[in-house]
This record gives sequence, structure tokens and C-alpha cells, in this order.
Amino acid sequence: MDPQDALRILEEERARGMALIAEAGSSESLEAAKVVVLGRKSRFTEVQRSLGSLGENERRRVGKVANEVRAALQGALDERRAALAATDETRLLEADRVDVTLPGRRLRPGSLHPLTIVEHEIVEIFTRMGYRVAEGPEIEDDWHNFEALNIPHHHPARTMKDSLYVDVDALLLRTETSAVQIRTMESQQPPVYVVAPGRTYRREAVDATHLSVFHQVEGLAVDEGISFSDLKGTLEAFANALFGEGRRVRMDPDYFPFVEPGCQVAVSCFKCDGAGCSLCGNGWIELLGAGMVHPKVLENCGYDAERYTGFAFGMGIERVAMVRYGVSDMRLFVEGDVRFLEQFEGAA
Ligand code: 2NL
Repeated sequence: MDPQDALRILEEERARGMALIAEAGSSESLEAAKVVVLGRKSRFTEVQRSLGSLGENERRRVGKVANEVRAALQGALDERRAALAATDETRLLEADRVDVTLPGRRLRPGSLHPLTIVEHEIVEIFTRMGYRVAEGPEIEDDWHNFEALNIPHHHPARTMKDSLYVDVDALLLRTETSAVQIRTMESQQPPVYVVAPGRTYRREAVDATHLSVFHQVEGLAVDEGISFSDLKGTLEAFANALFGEGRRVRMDPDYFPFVEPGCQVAVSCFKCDGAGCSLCGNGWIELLGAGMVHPKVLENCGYDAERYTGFAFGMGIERVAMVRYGVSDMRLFVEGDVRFLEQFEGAA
């Protein structure tokens, strides 16, 4: 290589190298610049390799410049490397920065749904009296949902209008939790004291007082010598436990195929004590249906209806919760609006 060319290349490489090093914005691009500027295939290395073929004087002259250029580039590389390492670290620290003076994020623990609160209260009142909790499937067959309950084939509750049928084997979504009590009676002899809370389904339009998916608690007591006055006393105890002392219970005749006699049960209003107010209207709040278990129902379950009698009752949990909390529209219970639900925090 011609010494003049070598010197020119060294100066060009010094200038180009300095620029590349200055431009490197990260540790990675700086290492890439180093390879370009001083690496095995760089023009600088090419010049160095050619030194051996020069005469003594030329070699000293060009070699001296080559050493200067290398030292300058190496110095610039080291300096830039240190600067980039510092900013890398600053960037990492910045990304990891925690402001320990910020106030903590407020946790919002969930709370029980009002229907759950009311269901628990109702069930607990009866378990304190010695009842057991029974549960069963939400998809039922015709026998447990209707036939065993003495609901005849022509009964309006059976039609597509009122029930939700599943596409297989004439199964349906249970229209009341009575089916659970039928299953209980089928599986054991008296005495039976059970409550069956749970979700029930009707093919019905939703409005302020109806949901197509709703909840019930039903109760059943079968034993020797169970009478209508046992039913009344039990419901009085229940009403006093749920709404406070001093409640009275009124029973008016009503018809359900699975009881005889059957009745509609109203509780004296806990707000006006029966005088009449905006909550109750006439002083009474209609809350339950009840009656003496029909002998046919007992026989359907394999019980001796000559020996055993029983009472049963059923209530809608949504209805109880509406009365209890003064809620005027049932749909609020299923809309999931936090502004509604958070009002029941701490209510349980
Ligand atoms: C209502 C009325 C009622 C029953 C449910 C019942 C269950 C069996 C046998 C006899 Cl296994 N009866 N349950 C009895 C009377 C009324 O519910 O208005 N429910 C919301």
C-alpha cells in the first residue's frame, strides 16, 4: 500500500469513527460501531496489516499515526460506553421508579348480594329451629316437579307458557323448589324437617315484580301429629325472627294442588305495626303460601298418610328482600349496578 494512501485512510477512519461513536445511542449500537471502526475487517486493520510491507521510515511514520488514531478511537469508545451505561441505568431506574409517597390504592372487597343476605337469614331462622337444608338439581323431571306434587296434566302451571323445557327427555328447569322436598321424602322416612332454598325458573315476562329466574325458600315438616296450628306457630316464630318482635300472622284460604287446606300468609307490617302505610298499604304484607301437605303427595313419596301429616310453605326471596329493604323494582336485584349493590355492604 502506498504510504500516502495509508495516511489518508487513517485520517478518514479517524473522522468516520469519531462520528459513528458520537452517534451511537445505545450500548448495542456502540459495540456495532466498534466492529466497523476497529474490527478485523475494518479499513484501519487493513492499513495496519500493510505496515510490514513498508520501508523502515515509512513504517514508523504511518505506524505512529495508526497508533494515535487507535488511541483516539479507543478513548472515544470508552468514554461513550461509560456515558451510555450511565443513561441505561438511569432509564432502568426511571422505569422502576416507585413513588412511596403516593397514597395506597383503596381495595374494594366485594360484599354479599342482598338476595344472598336474605336467603341466609331465612335459612338460619329455620336451622335454629332444627330444620336441615336440602338441595337438589335445577333441571328436573316431570315426576318431581309436577306429578308427585299432585299437579295434574291439565294444570296451567305445566304448559309451555309457564315452564321452561329442556330439549331432552321432557326435562324442565324447576318451577319451584318443592321437587327438592319430594326427593328428600323419597329418600327417607319421617320425621322430616327441611328447608330448600334455591333458584327457580318460569317462562314469564320480566317486570318490576316478576323475574324469569328467581329464588325461593320452601319448608316442609312431616311427622306424627303435625297440625295446622304447628304451621301457624312456626310461621309466627319465623315472622318475628325476620322482622322483629310483635309480628302477627294472618292466614287466608288459598288453593295449591299439593296442600289441603292451603292458605295465603300475610305478616303484620313491621313499619306501621298494622296501621297501614306506604310499604304495606293495609297493614299486612303478603309473604308466603302454605298449607297441610296433601295426603296424595305423602303417598306419592311412599309415606303412610294415615300415620303422618305435614305442613309446607313457600316464599319468594326477591319478594321478601323487596319488603325488607324497601326496594320497589325486582330488576334491580339482577342488573348488577354497583350503586345499588354497595348499599347492602355490611348489611349481613
Ligand atoms: C308460594 C307457595 C307453597 C308449598 C309451597 C309444598 C312442598 C311439598 C309439599 C307440599 Cl313437597 N307443599 N310447598 C306449599 C304451599 C305453598 O308455595 O307462594 N311460593 C312462592
